[in-house]
Amino acid sequence: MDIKTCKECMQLTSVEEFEAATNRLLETGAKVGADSWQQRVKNQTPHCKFGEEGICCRICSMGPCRITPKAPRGICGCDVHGIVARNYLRFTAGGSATHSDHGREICHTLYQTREGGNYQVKDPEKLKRIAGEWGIETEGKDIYDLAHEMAETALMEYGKPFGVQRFLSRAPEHTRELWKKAGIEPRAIDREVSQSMHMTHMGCSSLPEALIRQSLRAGLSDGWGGSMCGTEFSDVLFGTPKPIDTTANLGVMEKDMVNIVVHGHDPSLSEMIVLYAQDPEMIALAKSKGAKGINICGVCCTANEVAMRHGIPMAGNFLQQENVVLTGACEAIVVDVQCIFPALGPLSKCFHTKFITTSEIARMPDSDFIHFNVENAGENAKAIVKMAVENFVNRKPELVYIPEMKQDATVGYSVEAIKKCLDRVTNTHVDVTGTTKPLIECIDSGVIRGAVAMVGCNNPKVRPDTAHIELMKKLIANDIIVIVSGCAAQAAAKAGLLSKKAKTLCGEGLRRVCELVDIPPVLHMGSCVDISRMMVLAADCSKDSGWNISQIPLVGCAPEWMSEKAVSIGNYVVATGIDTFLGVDPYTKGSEEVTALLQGEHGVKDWVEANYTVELDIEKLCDKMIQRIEEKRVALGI
Ligand code: MSK
Repeated sequence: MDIKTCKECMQLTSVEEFEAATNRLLETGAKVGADSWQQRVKNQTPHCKFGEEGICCRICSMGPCRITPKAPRGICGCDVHGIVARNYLRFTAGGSATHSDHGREICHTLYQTREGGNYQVKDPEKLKRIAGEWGIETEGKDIYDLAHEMAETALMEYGKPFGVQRFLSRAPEHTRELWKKAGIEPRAIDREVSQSMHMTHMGCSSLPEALIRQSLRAGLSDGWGGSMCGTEFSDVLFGTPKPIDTTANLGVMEKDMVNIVVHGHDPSLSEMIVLYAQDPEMIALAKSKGAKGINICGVCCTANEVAMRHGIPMAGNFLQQENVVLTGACEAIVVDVQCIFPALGPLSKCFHTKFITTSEIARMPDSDFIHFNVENAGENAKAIVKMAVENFVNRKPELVYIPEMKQDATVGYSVEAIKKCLDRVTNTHVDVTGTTKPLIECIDSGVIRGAVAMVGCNNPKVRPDTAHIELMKKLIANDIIVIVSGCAAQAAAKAGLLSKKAKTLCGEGLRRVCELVDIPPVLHMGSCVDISRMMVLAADCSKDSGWNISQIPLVGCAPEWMSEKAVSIGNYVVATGIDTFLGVDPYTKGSEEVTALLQGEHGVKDWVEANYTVELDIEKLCDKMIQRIEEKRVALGI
């Protein structure tokens, strides 16, 4: 196999340039006595070896118990394998609960929609389509009556006493049979989280196989349950994404404007902030304070949400959240839930920035709390925008430095949008529109070798963004199309890889496809809940090709992951039949048995036809992914 390296023909922004900008911002931070994650990493290193290996148990108060050669069992007698597997399941349950609760909030928002209200149905066709899938009558129904009925039905998915998740019907038959046979079909979403906590309570499961099976099931209840509800009903509420141009990196902040940064995950908040920032009354107020206008930009997954529906610029990803404050030009950072550094509180106090928390789920010291809910959404969004605008006069010009780094990006490739793009290139062999068949044709013929779904966060254990960017460059140079979401997507955007111009970095086959279909080689599919879109795409590719999901030359990758949600995601991606490659260890190396179950040939692979590879060397991680894709091609005889 001849693995190519990327020929740099377009001007990408390099990680070195990101770092130089960060260093300059940290100088400002030092002047005002600000703390930074870079410093806190130093304070926390080296990390606890027991924690890193997953061999510390503090599930009851007899311990904490730590496993060593001299003390091979905890006080209750649990061995290292049981302890590691229990910790792994608890990690998964945390992630599944978090994503799914986000989905639940979206369902509640859907329940509150009304004609002319704060929230309305923007994609009625999608709502009807899902209703059809769920066997709910749509004929002659008022769209808001249907929205309320669907919201209630979706909310029941969280706690229904019997049956499995409704969205499982989207999976190919073969996948569903595997889930059934393995005993991992997810039932009610809350039940899987709850059962995971029960199984890991003192005196319950210590059998690794049972704990890993439940990890897959809890993951599936997220990916094919809670996250899928979050994605699908966000589309119904705020519109299904379609390709839209935007810009990315810290240079999207504007020196002469009021900068409001939205950060977190739930579009119910950010959509309202975007709306009220366009209010002529607010713009006039900004001008009266000496600003040229109001500039909204995003961080983390909220950035993905507002970019793909409104073209709002993306200031940065997870490890850049402190940087937006360090520019000295951030009037307010407005957050909802997940991935928000508590550090933003004390940091904002070193500048004029208002740190505004809005959810009872994410309360933090040193913040202004404005409780945001569906009933008061408009009123409170206006209050938040006003607070930011009025804060413009408090800016200290001597502290303002906005790095001049900005790249063009095209974002918003939902499954629906991808199919629409593919319709443009339907050829004589493929005469059906609205399918993935043209993509399958390209893979089948070898014009594209395969696909990588790259997702996840940043993690200081990996030089930030390097793994994402280097992997993407090498993959596209080898004619492998990349689909991205979450903070991986923003790494791509910041570097310039979501620009259509990035086709010049591709191998010949992928470049031709990008030209024909008019797409970038790295396709933005949304935020971290939107990895459910990738599952739907994989399921559709399987149905359209006749290949099982595990046979498709497709792998998943999270090279810089850090959160519990990422572990839940990994479990549902693997359980869906997609081999998954991690660049950070999931605290399991303390148990050979658990490692073998997750990464070996006879654990999860026997149940769901896919497994994990953990490889901390990024070069090797890339080569292993390419090798796996090529092996799948050989197995298919293509
Ligand atoms: S925000 S979970 S750091 S992708 Fe979804 Fe980014 Fe990871 Fe949070």
